[in-house]
Amino acid sequence: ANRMAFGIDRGGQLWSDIALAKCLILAGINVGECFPILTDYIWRARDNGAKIIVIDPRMTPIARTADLLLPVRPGRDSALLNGLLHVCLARGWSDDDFIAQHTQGFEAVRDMVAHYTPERVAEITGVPAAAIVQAAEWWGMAPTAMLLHARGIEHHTQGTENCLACINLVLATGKIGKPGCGYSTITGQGNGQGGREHGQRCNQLPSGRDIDNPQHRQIVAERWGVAADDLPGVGYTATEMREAILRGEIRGLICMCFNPLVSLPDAEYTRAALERLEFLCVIDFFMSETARHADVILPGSLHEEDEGTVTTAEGRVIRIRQAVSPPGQARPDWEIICALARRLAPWQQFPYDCVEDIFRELRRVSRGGLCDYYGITYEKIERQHGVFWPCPDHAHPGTPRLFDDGTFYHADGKARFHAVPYRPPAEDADEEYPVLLTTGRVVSQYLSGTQTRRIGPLVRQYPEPLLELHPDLATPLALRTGDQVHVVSRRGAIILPCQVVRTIRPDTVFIPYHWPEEQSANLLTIRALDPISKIPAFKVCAVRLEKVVV
Ligand SMILES: Nc1nc2c(c(=O)[nH]1)N[C@H]1C(S)=C(S)[C@@H](COP(=O)(O)OP(=O)(O)OC[C@H]3O[C@@H](n4cnc5c(=O)[nH]c(N)nc54)[C@H](O)[C@@H]3O)O[C@H]1N2
Ligand SMILES: Nc1nc2c(c(=O)[nH]1)N[C@H]1C(S)=C(S)[C@@H](COP(=O)(O)OP(=O)(O)OC[C@H]3O[C@@H](n4cnc5c(=O)[nH]c(N)nc54)[C@H](O)[C@@H]3O)O[C@H]1N2
Ligand SMILES: [Mo]
Repeated sequence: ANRMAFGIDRGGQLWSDIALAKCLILAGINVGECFPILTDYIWRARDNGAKIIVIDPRMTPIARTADLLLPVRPGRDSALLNGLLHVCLARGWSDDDFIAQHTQGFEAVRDMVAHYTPERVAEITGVPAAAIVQAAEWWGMAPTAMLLHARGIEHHTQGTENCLACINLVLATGKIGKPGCGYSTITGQGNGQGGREHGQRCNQLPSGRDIDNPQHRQIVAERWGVAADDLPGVGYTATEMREAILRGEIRGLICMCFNPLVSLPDAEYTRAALERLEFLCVIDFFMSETARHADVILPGSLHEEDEGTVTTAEGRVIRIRQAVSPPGQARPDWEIICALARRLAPWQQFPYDCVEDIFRELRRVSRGGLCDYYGITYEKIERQHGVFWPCPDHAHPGTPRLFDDGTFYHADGKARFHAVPYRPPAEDADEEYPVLLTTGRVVSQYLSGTQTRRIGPLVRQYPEPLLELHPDLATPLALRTGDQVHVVSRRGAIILPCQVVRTIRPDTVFIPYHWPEEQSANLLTIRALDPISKIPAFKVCAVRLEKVVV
């Protein structure tokens, strides 16, 4: 969505701008549990008089201190955001000068959102029309405003569209590229932003270049000293690899920093794929569930045992330093990758003696690309407390606030609107599976849980997954907190204790996904992908609940 709308994929904006915003929309982001540090920025905005609006099917901790919660039915965010824009346009809260000077494609969006009246949107999303109007009023009338989101609106077959709908709202009201304004997707993992700039994506070359663009291939090949024809083409995303494995097309796999058996949707399907592989190598510091399927395990390094740079959720490149050495025969990840590469490729291409050598190469190859790191050095990172990319040359201080003068990264300098009519989720509630399941996180556990399921106090805080459900859903099923529930989807079934809470929509249940095997939420989730980003629909599928009678 960022690439389509802005011509550049830096999801993050300067967090110090948050405190200057007079209105904040937090869409599908559990700030308090997943980004505790961000809470402070949001409360600073609140202390400055900002209105805080949360869009979430659950009343998360940040929502309890917000001004307004829009409790959206999972999978309906594009309709809701189109509704907010509808009200803003109807009331004349658009920034027509900004639209005319700095954007393209507004007319199609204007015509599309004309159909999203608050009443119609209320019907689709389950959010009261009056709340939609109130949110639009605060956003539209605020002199400055920011919209932040995370996986709650992204983990959908319409993930890209949901983000584009957010961007449409931000662009149409001119709330971008000036102090206290902006749009950010808050990336999740330590280097979630940096990885996606320099090659973690399977359709990409370093610096946000496209692997299927002949010019981009030529530039990178020259800088690497290889022939452009030797570079591979577009690969498979992590989720699509399973299909390719089961077709027999992929026979060997190296998994690094990845525990797909727990983290990918439809876990039985993942297991089948892992079993089908002829060779699996896992590089991890713990025996993950996936590593148990491996032929070879290479002991890699923890963040604290390695060094280098990461690019934060703000888009700021910072340094991390080694605190301790990897124990025993474990080695820093970069050494393992280089050692493997030197056996598989001409060794001249992996001549690095240290991590900074790799960073120098990254800078050189990124030069002139979208994610230009050329002007970033370890020394500058040190001096400036991090450097925001793009930073094209040595004299350049970096780019803390993107689009500062209304200039975007498409060739004509203009941002693009995209009309995104609402589409229903891949799987919706029906008679057989009448309840919507959404999945995500709890504060005491981290991702696939390999790290946090080993830490006593964290385990005691939240020892096993609980099914969150509303009293209106629990009562007819005679369910009380602590009762065991059989949760069944078209993919699988799990049994877990329930927790009856008033902080979730009555048509929706929530399960955290940090546990493996028979407690894995991903036994239930659906293998449906967003057609553009290929992100899985972790946030919505249909289930049926039955009380387990003992
Ligand atoms: N403690 C802790 N912190 C973490 C992590 C962790 O595992 N544990 N993981 C890190 C990582 S990698 C990531 S990606 C981030 C994730 O951070 P978040 O995206 O904030 O976390 P999630 O729990 O995945 O989902 C966020 C919210 O989306 C809501 N939601 C569900 N369905 C919908 C929907 O259809 N629409 C809307 N609007 N909201 C919906 C959920 O109720 C939930 O409150 O957290 C990072 N921080
Ligand atoms: N149902 C459902 N499923 C989800 C989600 C959801 O909300 N709901 N969220 C999704 C999201 S946003 C994410 S990010 C994924 C995460 O999914 P994964 O990336 O698969 O899970 P992690 O637990 O982060 O890490 C995988 C492995 O990497 C290892 N590891 C961690 N750091 C390092 C390191 O520095 N070096 C090496 N060599 N190994 C390391 C860990 O021990 C672990 O075994 O899960 C996704 N899956
Ligand atoms: Mo994530």
